[in-house]
Amino acid sequence: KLKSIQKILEEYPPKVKKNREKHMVVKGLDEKHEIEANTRTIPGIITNRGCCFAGCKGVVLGPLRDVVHIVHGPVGCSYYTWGTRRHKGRSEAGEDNFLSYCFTTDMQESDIVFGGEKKLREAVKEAYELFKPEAITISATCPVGLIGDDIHAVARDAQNEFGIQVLAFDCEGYKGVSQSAGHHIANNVLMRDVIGTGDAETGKYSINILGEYNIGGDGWEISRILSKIGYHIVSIMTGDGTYKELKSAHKADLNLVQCHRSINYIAEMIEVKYGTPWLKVNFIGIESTIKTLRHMAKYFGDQALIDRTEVVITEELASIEESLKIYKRMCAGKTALLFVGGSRAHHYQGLLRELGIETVMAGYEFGHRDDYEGRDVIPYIKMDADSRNIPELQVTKDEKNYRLYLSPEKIEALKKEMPLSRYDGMIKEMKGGSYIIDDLNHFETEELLKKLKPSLFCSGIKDKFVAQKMGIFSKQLHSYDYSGPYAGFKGAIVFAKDISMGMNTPTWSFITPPWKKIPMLEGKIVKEVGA
Ligand code: CFM
Ligand code: HCA
Repeated sequence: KLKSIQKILEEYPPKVKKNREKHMVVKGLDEKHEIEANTRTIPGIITNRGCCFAGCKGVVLGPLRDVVHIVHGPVGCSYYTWGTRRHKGRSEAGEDNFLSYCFTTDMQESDIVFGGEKKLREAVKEAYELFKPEAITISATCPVGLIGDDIHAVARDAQNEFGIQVLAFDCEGYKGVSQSAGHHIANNVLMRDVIGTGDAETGKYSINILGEYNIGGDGWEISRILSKIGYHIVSIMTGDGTYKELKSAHKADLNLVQCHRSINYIAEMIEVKYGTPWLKVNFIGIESTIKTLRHMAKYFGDQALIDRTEVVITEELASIEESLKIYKRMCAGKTALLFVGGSRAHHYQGLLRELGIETVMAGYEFGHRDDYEGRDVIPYIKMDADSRNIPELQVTKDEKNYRLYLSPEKIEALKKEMPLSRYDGMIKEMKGGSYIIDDLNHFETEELLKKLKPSLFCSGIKDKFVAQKMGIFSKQLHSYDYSGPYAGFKGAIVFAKDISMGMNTPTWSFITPPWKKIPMLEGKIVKEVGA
């Protein structure tokens, strides 16, 4: 391993060193780039990871806006997932949008001692009577599993009583090792109980957008471009998405997968059950967006669509050309460290490269080996007790609704030209010598910032200010620091502007870190040695 990593590892006790070493890779040092991922964080280490409940309710379910999402648990769990992720949603007059509400059973000590089912039943009833939503979800938090409240019985009874779907999710925070377990649990239930139950009409060039959560309005920018070209978006999973549309997702002719980590389960299951292939896309970055649009047009293979795609690309590029030049000048030659959840540390590298910024280290909080090394490694991933804990949903071909838009021969031919039902992961696209570190912790973050001295640190709220107090500009790639959209053509400019200002502001020259002003230890020599 290169020197910087070795130095960091030396600080650890031997057992910790042995563990953390496996989560670190230097690109180009060997051919395999095998990395350990999706395993437990060592207790005591300050990780950036979240919990299973956050991945299920906060990430996958939360953005569905016509659903009342009830959190069965202490109020903090609900509060934490109430809009902080910035998955925006808007609705036409008369349509439901419950995103601004925070629904919880507000479990108290007495509920934990005597059981909380009664309170949950009342909460579901009250939510139904007040809001008459399309559907209700119930998400379990840690205490629910510990005391054994039967959320499924409550959901079943409520479903019979009110005549709407009430879906229960066993996403207790402690299940699995991170948010990732929660994605899987949410995917399973949506696939089993929702997708396939609708029968909406679909138009020409019909698609679903999977793994796009409309953070800071990204999904709106993507939808704008796709609609301008002429695509019919059947459903979006799940940013500004609806339960109503999700029911007919099986009717689209192609699934786009933006965030592979959080939604690959649904993408795979739809392909097995309904025959729809998925295309790995990336709408972050100008070149990636263009590549994605060309792949999509080629999949449908219609000359009119291919031509229209080129017209839109030309128009969009012309609208950003001038601004792009300015920001490229401000970003040229800088370096970045990226540490985000499970896909953005990969997706942003292209955009940064286009602006002239090199990514010298990247890592995921909870990505799996396939997100790093590509899906080819899936058969070789060791199953451990934690992964075995998360149920796998087995789906089979739906004889009635199974449909092939393209012949198997055509699909095979296209697979050579585009990532159809394939994801090659982050490492392949990184430059030799760069670091890839999984589940980066606060100690390692500080050490790497000191050693690599990047101009830009892209991460989340937990470590943003660690970097900024060291005089390094930090951009949150989760919440976008209340800015956005960053996707597509126009989004690339918003991002370029935000980071150009952040890196080049004279503010940094006024900052003297506290440890440079105040001595960390104070004392006096009272007696000279040998005197
Ligand atoms: Fe996918 Fe996401 Fe991400 Fe993710 Fe997340 Fe997120 Fe993220 Mo925060 S679904 S893996 S669980 S792209 S909430 S919108 S920003 S960690 S990199
Ligand atoms: C989550 C949500 C989060 C947290 C962001 C952060 C998000 O994992 O529960 O730590 O800054 O994007 O809001 O990833």
